[in-house]
Amino acid sequence: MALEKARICLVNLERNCVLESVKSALESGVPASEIVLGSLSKAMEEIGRLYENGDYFIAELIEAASIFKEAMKILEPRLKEEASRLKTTRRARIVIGTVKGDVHDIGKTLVAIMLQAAGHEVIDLGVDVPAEKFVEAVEKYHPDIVGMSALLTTTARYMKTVIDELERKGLRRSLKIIIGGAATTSEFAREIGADGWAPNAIEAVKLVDSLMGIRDE
Ligand code: B12
Repeated sequence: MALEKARICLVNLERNCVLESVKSALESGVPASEIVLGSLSKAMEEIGRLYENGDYFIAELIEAASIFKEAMKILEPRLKEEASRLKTTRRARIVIGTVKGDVHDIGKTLVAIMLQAAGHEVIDLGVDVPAEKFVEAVEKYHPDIVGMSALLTTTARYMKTVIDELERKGLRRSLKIIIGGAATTSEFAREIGADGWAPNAIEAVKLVDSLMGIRDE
C-alpha cells in the first residue's frame, strides 16, 4: 500500500520512492491529510527515535526534513482543498511561530497552511522567535490567537516566558494562546496557562474554531 510504502521509504531516506508513493497514494484517492499525518509524520517520529538511539545523525534528520518538504510541495494544493472543506464563517487572525532557540518548522508550517486553507488569516513569524517579536506582532496585528510551536523540551519552557511577557504588557486578556509541537502536551499547555493544545494540524483547525465559537457543520 502506497501509504505504508511512503512511511518506510521516508524512514530509509529514499527520496524518489517517497515522492512516487505520495503521488500514487493521491492518485488512488487517499486524502492528503492522511498521507501527512498517517504516514509522513509517523516516519518523522521513527526517524527521531533512530536519532535518539544513535542510528541516525543530524545529517539524516536534515535529509528527512528536506524530503518531507519536497513531498509537501506535492501535497499542499490537495491539503488546502481538504482544509477548505473545514471552512468557517468566523475568520480568526492568528500569529504563529516556533519559539526562541528552536528551528523546527515543518509542523508549524503545516498548521499555518491548514489554518489558512480553512479560511483564517495567518501571520507566520517563522522560527527562533523571541518573546519581544510575539509582543510586537500582537501590538501590530491585534490577532485573536497566538500559536506557538516547540519541539525541544528546553524551548517548550520558553512558551511560558512569552505568555508572561504578553501578560506583563497587558495584551493577554483579549487573546487566546494555543500551543503544539512534539515537546508539548495538553497538561503542559494547562500548566503554563495556554488556552489550548492540539496534537496535529487538523486538530489545530478544530481547536481554533472552537476557541472562536465556531461549531462543525
Ligand atoms: C526533522 C527534525 C529536525 C530538523 C528540523 C528541520 C526543520 N526545518 O524543521 C533539524 C535537523 C534541523 C533538527 C535539529 C535538531 N533537533 Co530535531 N528533530 C526532527 C524530527 C526528526 C522531526 C520533526 C518533524 O518535522 N516532525 C513532523 C511534523 C509534521 O510534526 P510536528 O513538528 O510534531 O508537528 C505537528 C504537531 O506537533 C502539531 N504542532 C506543531 N506545532 C504546532 C503549533 C501549534 C500552535 C499547534 C496547535 C500544533 C502544532 O501539528 C503539527 C502538524 O501535524 C524530530 C522527531 C520528533 N519526534 O518530532 C526531532 C527532534 C524534535 N529533534 C531533536 C533534537 C535533540 C534536535 C537537535 C537539538 C539536535 C542537535 N544535537 O543539534 C537540533 C535542535 C535545533 C534547534 N535549535 O531547533 C529531539 C528533541 C528532543 C527533546 N525532547 O528535546 C527530537 C524529538 C528527536 C529525538 N527523538 O531525539 N531536527
